[in-house]
Amino acid sequence: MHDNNAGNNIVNNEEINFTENTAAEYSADQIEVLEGLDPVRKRPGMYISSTSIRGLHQLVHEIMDNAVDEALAGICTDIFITIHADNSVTVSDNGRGIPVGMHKTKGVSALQLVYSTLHAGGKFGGDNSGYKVSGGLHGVGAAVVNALSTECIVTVKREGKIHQIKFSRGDLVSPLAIIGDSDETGTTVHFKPDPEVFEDIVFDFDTLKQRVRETAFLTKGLSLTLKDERQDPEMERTYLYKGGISEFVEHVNKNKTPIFDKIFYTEAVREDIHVEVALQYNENFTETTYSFVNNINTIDGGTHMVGFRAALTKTINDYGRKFGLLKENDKNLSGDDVREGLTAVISIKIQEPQFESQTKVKLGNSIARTAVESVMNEYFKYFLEENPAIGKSIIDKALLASRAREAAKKARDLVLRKSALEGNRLPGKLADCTEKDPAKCEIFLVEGDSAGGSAIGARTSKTQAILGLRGKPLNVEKARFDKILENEEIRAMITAIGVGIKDDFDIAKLRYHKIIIMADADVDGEHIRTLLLTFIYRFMPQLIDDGYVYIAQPPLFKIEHRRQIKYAYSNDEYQRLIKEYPPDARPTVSRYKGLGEMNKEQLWETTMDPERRVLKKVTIDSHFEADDIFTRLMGEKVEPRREFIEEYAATVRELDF
Ligand code: 0RA
Repeated sequence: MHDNNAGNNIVNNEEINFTENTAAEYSADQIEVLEGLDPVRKRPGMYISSTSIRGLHQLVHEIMDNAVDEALAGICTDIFITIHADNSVTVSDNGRGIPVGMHKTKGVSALQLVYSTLHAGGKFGGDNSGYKVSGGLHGVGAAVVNALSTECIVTVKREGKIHQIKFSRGDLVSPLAIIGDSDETGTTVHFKPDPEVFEDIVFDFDTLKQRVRETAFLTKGLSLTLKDERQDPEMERTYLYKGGISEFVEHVNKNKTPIFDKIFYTEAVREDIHVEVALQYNENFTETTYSFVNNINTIDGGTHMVGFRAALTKTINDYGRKFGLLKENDKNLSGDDVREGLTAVISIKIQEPQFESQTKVKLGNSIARTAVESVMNEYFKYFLEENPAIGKSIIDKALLASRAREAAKKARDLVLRKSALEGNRLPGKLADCTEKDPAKCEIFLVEGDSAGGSAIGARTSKTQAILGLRGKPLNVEKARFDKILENEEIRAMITAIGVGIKDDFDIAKLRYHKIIIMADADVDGEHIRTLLLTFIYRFMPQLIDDGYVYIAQPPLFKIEHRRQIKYAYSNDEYQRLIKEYPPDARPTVSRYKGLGEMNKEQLWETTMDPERRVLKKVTIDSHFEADDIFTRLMGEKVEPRREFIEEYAATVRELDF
């Protein structure tokens, strides 16, 4: 496919000394003690994202990230992660081993300090003496994991010996001791999440797998193996990408059609920031750019993205002018023009990342903008000049995008003028609610006019709005922007939801804090849900990130016995409920094929009543996985869709995007 390692390749040979080991003088004394672990157990939510399954997985990430930091220091080459049958986890690396020496004044080992205090030491301190790079919980990850585990055993091979220490819920149960000899080095951490803390203690292999693979892409040459001993036969996957983020781009474009084979890749250090960029264009219209800071996915971008975008636009325009591909009376290509069909990965490593908010990740350091911009300006220019055919194909694509954008703008102006003329900006088929506070309002996007009608009859009109949608919604994955805007149902959704789309998106204008997709519980309904989710994901992804999008769950069965009605929302629930009746009972069972089969009372009590309904919240664990799923499932190519369906045929009803 691409050859980013041969001949006139694009990798510059600037010396990379960022990850050089500066921990040589590291000693146990450089770790400062701040406080014990009680606060973590009292308020786990302050230290991990949540105590749900997301927080559970974060424990693995924290321990894994520590081992990856050791790899970034240039020492560790292999990391093994094992999920055991009892849902405990072992993470082991072949790095130098966590220091076991005694701290001069505290009288305990560095290892014990790292695991039992919310310290500000070593790599976490600002004195540059330990690691240069760390993301996550500013280095307190190990202690947090320890505090939230019923059992935590750390084994270190170092200085010819095997050392081991054991904790339970953060308390020392077995002090650091030498348990054997070894001429190897490395750290092994075994922990079992505390069921008193976590709502769910069963790890999901696929979720962990995604993160492990992402980490492998971001750390070229590091081998990460994930093993699941709960499965039979044992499941094991090893991820090792010599090409790093180039292979990441290749992977993202795997089910798209690249417009040229080569992948641009550059790696350089500027302002003490390690910058890596890889990119390639494909025939689609959407942009897929992932940015990372110290291996953390900055889903809201930030300064590094700003620098990247500025340089991309400038370099392409300069190139187009210099080689006459943009004519004198052509306007400059806009940022949107040059990003259509772009797949890019930007990964930087910076000493003290500043994030703008706690929950969402957006980089704030302004120096990162300068660093990425300067690296891109220099090396992407070389790339275009050395590959004129590629340069021309990029300019041609951007020119097409520019023309389509002009056409779309005209179409949109027309739409706006039309709705201005109509006086009422809200679509006619929206049965709006009367409440004005968006936080109290919800909108149901309902499949089919007749179901829309029942929903209008069933709703609480103060807080619940209904938008009935006619026919199958448009597949935005396969349509051009101007065509999408011409679609009446799409326009109705845009105006009703209120936030605008893409660049005009403004979350402050959101009119409902719950956007609920309500479709039949059958395959057709599944298709409609997917089409609507594709639209929301591509045009208003922040609605999903911020947790405003839900899926209504109509029941599959009604079970009636002596005027007592029960509803079952899945086949399993049906089996369970039916067994609860005495053997001689003969309950009447009806299977609902669609929303239309319920009368308005039934629709209300099973699916719409906030007190009784069960909504599924739509969440995205990994944008990179979500993009892949939408591309495969909804995109132009047939083969990836077939593979997807085969892969998920058994589980597709359980899919969470
Ligand atoms: C600080 C200093 C040194 C190693 C480590 C931390 C270290 C931490 C972790 C966490 C997981 N695996 C790890 N491996 C190593 C090196 C001290 C020295 O030998 O000079």
